[in-house]
Amino acid sequence: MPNEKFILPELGYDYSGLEPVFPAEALKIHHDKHHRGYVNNVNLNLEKFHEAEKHNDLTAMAHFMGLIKFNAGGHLIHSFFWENLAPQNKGGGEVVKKELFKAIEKDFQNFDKFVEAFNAQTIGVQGSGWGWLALNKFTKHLFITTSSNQDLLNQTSAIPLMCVDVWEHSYYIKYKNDRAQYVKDIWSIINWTKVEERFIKALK
Ligand code: MN3
Repeated sequence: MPNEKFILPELGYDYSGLEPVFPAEALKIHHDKHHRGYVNNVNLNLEKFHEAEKHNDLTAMAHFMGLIKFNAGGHLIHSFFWENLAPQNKGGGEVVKKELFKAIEKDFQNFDKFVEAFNAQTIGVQGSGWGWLALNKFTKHLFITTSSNQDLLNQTSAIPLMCVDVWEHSYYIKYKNDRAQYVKDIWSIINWTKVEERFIKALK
């Protein structure tokens, strides 16, 4: 059956809502141009894939599969990212000292060490990609990891809790080449209520 079209989700805040980390102009381009591009391209390539499938053309199918993987990743991860951010006047940056906080203190010694480790790994992503806080499904331990391009985390073992976009399009308008400052600043708009909610769900 032809797939339902995927659509660009609305942000839960205005384009100016994530200032000063994301100037309104930057967030508008990021959401309305970049994220929309992934949505449009995943829909387009799904159509092409289904067309190739009708002709049993496995070479074409493999080609479109690659494009689907990239653009689906872009759509899914951005949707996840927008939700783990919040305006500063709506709780953005306010650390929620509940279960996740306790788990962070257990797995990373303390919150500052966690931030330090997350920053180091995320700033160190080569080229374009993402920094992640995730939960290992089997051990229930938290871990920090990164992914390249629009790659999802390993679905077998990782439950993602929070991510940070370190593609240049995420920070270049305000920070130019200073990825390190952008990653240090993004803590002021992290939606810890959402991340806590994901953590509780992941533990079940
Ligand atoms: Mn992006």
